[in-house]
Amino acid sequence: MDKEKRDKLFDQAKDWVLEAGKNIREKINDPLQIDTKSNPNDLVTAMDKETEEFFANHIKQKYPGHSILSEEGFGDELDSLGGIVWIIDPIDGTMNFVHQKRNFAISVAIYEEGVGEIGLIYDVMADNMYQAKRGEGAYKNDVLLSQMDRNKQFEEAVFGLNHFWLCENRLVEEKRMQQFVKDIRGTRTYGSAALEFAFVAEGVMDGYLSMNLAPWDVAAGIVLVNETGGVTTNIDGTELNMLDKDSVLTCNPAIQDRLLNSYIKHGRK
Ligand code: 2AM
Ligand code: CA
Ligand code: CA
Ligand code: CA
Repeated sequence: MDKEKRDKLFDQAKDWVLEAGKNIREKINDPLQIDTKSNPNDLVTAMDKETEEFFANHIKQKYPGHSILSEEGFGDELDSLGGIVWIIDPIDGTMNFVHQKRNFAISVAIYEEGVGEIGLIYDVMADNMYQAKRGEGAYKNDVLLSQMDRNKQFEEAVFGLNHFWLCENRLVEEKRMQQFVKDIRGTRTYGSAALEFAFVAEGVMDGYLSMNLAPWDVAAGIVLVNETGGVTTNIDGTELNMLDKDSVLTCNPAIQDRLLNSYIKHGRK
């Protein structure tokens, strides 16, 4: 994608994200209409759907040739990332939206032929826009984010982890995760994969590890993390499947090898 096209798309996508965020803020104290999806803790609200529909309607009207990959059903059924694809999570961190009324984000990415060109992660209540264009660095609002420290010490790393690592899992049964959290400096759980990616890009965490994330959880975050020198793979250390759920490790490259080889892969059955 040439720069002029990317700049125009970025400006439009950002305007829509800001407008959608403002709408959510204005209605944050309205009564919630909550449904569940795959299990009683898998929540979706009318606001998730309203926000996704807002994006889908605008995109289909202004860019009829573009495709949409999104969580709540207003997008397209895609079997490839060919052409220009908007990858959208209207509210990432729905449980936070419901229980905390904060710590959730709108995540919008634009990919062309499978390459991430634009990433926007908007922390709606904090009014922080994490934004990146491929090749032009990542920003938090108007501040350019630093490149990751290539000499980061493993023992000083702070990692985003979630409840998966307290549940039945080979890496837990073999005490690998327990050893990992003892060997690093600390862990954090924010409950929004998109925000955790943004925090890795910002350098306030050195990595984030999760099972079972969908493309819309990670697409914008990958663009941001790429722009600050980070790396994103699945937990096998191979390329993420951007059309289906996958495990995800995004981190400072100084940390990646040791985490994959000493804790995750070693002894794999
Ligand atoms: P969501 O809020 O958009 O559903 C929480 O650890 C993170 O995992 C959030 O980014 C959340 O996205 C995502 N996630 C994906 N599938 C989930 C599920 N079935 N239940 C809870 N969180 C899920
Ligand atoms: Ca969800
Ligand atoms: Ca999500
Ligand atoms: Ca969501």
